[in-house]
Amino acid sequence: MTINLNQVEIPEFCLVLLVGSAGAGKSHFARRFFSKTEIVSSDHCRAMVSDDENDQSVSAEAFELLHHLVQLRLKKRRLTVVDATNLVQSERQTLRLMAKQYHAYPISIVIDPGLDVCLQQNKNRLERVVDEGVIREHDIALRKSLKQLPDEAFREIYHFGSPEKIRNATLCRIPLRVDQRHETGNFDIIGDIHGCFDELVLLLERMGYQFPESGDSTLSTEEKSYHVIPPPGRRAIFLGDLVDRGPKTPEVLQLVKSMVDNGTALCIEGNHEAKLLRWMRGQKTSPKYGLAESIGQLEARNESFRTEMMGFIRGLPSHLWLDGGKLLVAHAGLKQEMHGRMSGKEKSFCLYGDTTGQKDEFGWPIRLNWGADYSGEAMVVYGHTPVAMPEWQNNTLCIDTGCVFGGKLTALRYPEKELVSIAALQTYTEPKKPLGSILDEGEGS
Ligand SMILES: [Mn+2]
Repeated sequence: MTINLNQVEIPEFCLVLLVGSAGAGKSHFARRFFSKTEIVSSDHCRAMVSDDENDQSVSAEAFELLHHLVQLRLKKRRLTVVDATNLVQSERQTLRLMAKQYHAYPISIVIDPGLDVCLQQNKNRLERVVDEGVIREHDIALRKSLKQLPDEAFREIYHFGSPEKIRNATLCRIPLRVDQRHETGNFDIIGDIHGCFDELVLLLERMGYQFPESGDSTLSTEEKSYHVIPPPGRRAIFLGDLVDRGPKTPEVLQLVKSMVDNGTALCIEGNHEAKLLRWMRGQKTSPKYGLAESIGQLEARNESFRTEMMGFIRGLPSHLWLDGGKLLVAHAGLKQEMHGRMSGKEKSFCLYGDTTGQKDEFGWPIRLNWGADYSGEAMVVYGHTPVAMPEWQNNTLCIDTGCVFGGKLTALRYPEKELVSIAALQTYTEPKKPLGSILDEGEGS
């Protein structure tokens, strides 16, 4: 999608490619909006290797250095701007693949004041004048690039197609929604609920959350939203898989949504929400693994209830990076290299974890134990794989204790690291393997 607004909105962490001819004013544009250290310039890299930024004979070395700098910066989660012509499709692709490797959004900003302006600005330059023929070639390559760019999987493409548009450009940086480092807690992090509403209410009450209006806290009507008062200075975090298998999926959705709406809880998406959303959108979905129960329960509610819950699920983030980077929550966990970043791979890891792509004798995906190699800065709290007892592994903890399978519903109090559990009132779904070795079949690899 090419956007023709003056206002550029970019994620706080991304890779920006400036695209344009020599003389277009890319470096000037970069300096208006980015710090010196954020800009990686091909001219500067030429100078670094040959003391002459005009020396075209060192282009290969200069780009080797440029690529190296880009990778080092992206690895460190630093916004990076590539100030080069970026008029060759394969060169743009190299940079885009680097963005993908480090889970950064690739953005391109085309600086296109027109051929005449480029020629004029080139003549006025003190430090470096390029041959007019080169600029004419660049202009042809730019027109071609403008046709190619929409098919190149950039997250966004901004095109400043006149000197006036370039002059009036503004730029703002938007934090990624998974970056909630300013949220410091304290938190009560709750594992996979799977429709076990009664146990959820008991768990919240055990931790001092109050349900003042209802008296009978299990009371639920179609329009009612729950009013929950948390203990002072505390909020709940739900790790996803609110739905499926259990008896009261609509009630769980309604309660969690109420708490999120009221600012008393945060919630992330689980693989069962992702699947339920596909069903709600009318996409082809197998009703296995407990989805059939959710469908039955939700069809007993009215259309507006379903629409509201669909909107809620659609808005759930894949993970949350919290408390100055000291805490990370994701449904199936997350490797350090994806913390606070967003990509297809990151989302898939959050929902399904690390799988080998192969299945075990029960036909379920074989999981890799990513926590065994974890050495990141954040404590990672997750669910997804039912365990008999949560066990710390390298500052990661799975707190899905299989309530719907007759286990427990467990919360981790943060930062206290205390566990609070409520035993399941009954076994709602027979586990096919003993807890601790059950692999939540989910959506697989
Ligand atoms: Mn799950």
